[in-house]
Amino acid sequence: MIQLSDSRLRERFAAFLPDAEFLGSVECRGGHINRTFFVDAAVGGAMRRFVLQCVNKNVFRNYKSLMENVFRISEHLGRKSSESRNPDSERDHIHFIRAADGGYGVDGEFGFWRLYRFIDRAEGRLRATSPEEARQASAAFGRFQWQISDLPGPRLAETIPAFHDTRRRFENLEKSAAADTVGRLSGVRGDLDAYLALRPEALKLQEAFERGLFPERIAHNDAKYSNVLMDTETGRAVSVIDLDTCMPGLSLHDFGDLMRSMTSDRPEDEPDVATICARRDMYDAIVEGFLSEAGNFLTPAERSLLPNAGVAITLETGSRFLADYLDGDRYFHVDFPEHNLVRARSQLALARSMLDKLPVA
Ligand code: GN1
Ligand code: MG
Repeated sequence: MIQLSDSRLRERFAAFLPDAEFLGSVECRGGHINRTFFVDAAVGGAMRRFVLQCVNKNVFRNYKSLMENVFRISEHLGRKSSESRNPDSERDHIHFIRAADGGYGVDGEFGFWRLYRFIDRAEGRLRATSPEEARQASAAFGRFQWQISDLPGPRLAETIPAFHDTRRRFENLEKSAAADTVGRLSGVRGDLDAYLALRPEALKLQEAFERGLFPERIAHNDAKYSNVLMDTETGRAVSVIDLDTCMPGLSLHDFGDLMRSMTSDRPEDEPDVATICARRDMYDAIVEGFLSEAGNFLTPAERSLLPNAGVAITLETGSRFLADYLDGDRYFHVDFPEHNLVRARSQLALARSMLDKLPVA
């Protein structure tokens, strides 16, 4: 990964707040796609923390539309927050800051730079440890969907076309295997066969949508647990973050990612697959939280497919990890050579456990 010096970050930051004094920065590791830095600065004498982020232009080729989407959503959430007089309006959504020239950010050689306010006294956690935490996080995503369901203006841009086109993801996996560009196929034939055998389970959600059983909505599309900030003192969900994949999609894709990230207590890259288990109490809490906020608009068909959504998204995500492994790790950041394979295997184990332990239709 390219080193980004403090002086470069200082320069980027100054493009947004030229009068603020840059005091220092620290990189936040965790995302698989973008680079993220916390920046401390003095603004008019007050200490403030910001998030300076470099959007990966290889992944988000359509980053201009992405920024348009993100600003529209953030401003809409801001209006909702003030209408409802939420006392926590400073923290209940991401406040983006325009560049000094009025634009959404700064186009740089490594990516597109943008800035938003750091949300205080809250943290993104990697794993949910109790049903109450799961219920909180799931309710936050249900509320988020409800709040953006009346976003005015044209349909949001599809910033990554066919992002949750599960059928296409499986076809891409087959293409990566057929091409075998880095010679890794022989080591993963068993994994590949296991994924392809589960394709019918993965496609059930998409097929129901294609039969017209429920409508397209605006979805977050990356609704994993770590993308909702939890209050460090009360443990309550504060704000949904990472709006980059917000675009037209299925409500259940978000529900599926909540299941993927919270039903097991093991990380996404757990190497010991025998420890991976979909917990029923966590699933029940995820359902309860989501329906407490989204229950008023979900159709009966969507409700009946809730558990299938977890299976679909877990297999879809796993198939992407496996395809990227076969492609030579060109998409997801990896920390070691087999990282994508480890992720693919853990997702497979999780999907199997969901099929075994949860009330999948
Ligand atoms: C990527 O970068 P991050 O962690 O927010 C990916 C998601 C995957 C996720 C798996 C744009 O998200 O689709 O579910 O990794 N985002 C993109 O952890 O591909
Ligand atoms: Mg993301």
